[in-house]
Amino acid sequence: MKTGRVVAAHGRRFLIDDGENIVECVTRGRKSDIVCGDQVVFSPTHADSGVIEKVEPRHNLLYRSDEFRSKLIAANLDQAVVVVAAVPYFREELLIRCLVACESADIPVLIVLNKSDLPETATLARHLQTYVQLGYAQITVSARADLAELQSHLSGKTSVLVGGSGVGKSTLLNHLIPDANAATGEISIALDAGKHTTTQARLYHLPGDANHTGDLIDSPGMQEFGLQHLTQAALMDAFPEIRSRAGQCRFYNCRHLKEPGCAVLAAAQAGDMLPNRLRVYQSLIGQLNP
Ligand SMILES: Nc1nc2c(ncn2[C@@H]2O[C@H](COP(=O)(O)OP(=O)(O)OP(=O)(O)O)[C@@H](O)[C@H]2O)c(=O)[nH]1
Ligand SMILES: [Mg+2]
Ligand SMILES: [Zn+2]
Repeated sequence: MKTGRVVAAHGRRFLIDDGENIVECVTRGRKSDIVCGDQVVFSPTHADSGVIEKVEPRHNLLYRSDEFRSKLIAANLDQAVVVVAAVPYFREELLIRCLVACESADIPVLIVLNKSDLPETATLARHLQTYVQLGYAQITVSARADLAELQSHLSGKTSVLVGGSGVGKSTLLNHLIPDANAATGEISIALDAGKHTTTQARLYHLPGDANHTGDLIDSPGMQEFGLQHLTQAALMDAFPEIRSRAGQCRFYNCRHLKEPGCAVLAAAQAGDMLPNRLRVYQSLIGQLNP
């Protein structure tokens, strides 16, 4: 038996890094809920193939869900790097939903505003200050410039790049890890291969000496971030500006929808909570099963 880490998952076939080689493994039976970042035990069948026997318990798991199923993104993360950009467009609801998923899975977040070389970015950079005030780490970068600051945030950690399609996740990854050769936007445009360039999550090792290394997972851009798996309590806890006002509403079971004496609605009225964040919170609460 050997142990290793899942670096890619294609249906029921998995690439495992055992520290020396990349081994292609399958699972026994129909089990397929294994994801990039998982630690596994496998029995080798040949030098470069094997069968996964066991998945070690996860420290955490980032995933989305709709009414029907969960969509696993990555496991055993030290950090989620949520990438946003003003071009092609900024989708605040997607950012908010990513943050909620990370909060509820106890995964620290770094918000990366990419494409600082474009003039459209300045307005968004100012808007994102609200998120800094909420306590999120945030940096502004360009994949076309020096990435030392981003590098320092990634050093020694396992991080996953998440966000909408076209924000530059794979471009950043290729600059950080020149050997990665991940497909980026230009390639798909050239091949006219549709909108999403990255179609599968993949884990890469960051270059550097033993003290400065780390792992970085690229993931496919998402259109939607379903959060069907979250309870009312988890949702309330995943918004820092709601969490910090717990117990301040007139009714102990206030859902912050339109109750009188609601401290959260009062904060929103006073400009202390972004209207978009209140709207996303309320729509998530509204979708919960009664
Ligand atoms: N101007 C500018 N363009 C960038 C920057 N970073 C990435 N791009 C461009 O943005 C486009 C999309 O980049 P990708 O890296 O493929 O985006 P992605 O987030 O990986 O997209 P998906 O794989 O579909 O999720 C490409 O044309 C990149 O060249 C940047 O810092 N500045
Ligand atoms: Mg990509
Ligand atoms: Zn309330």
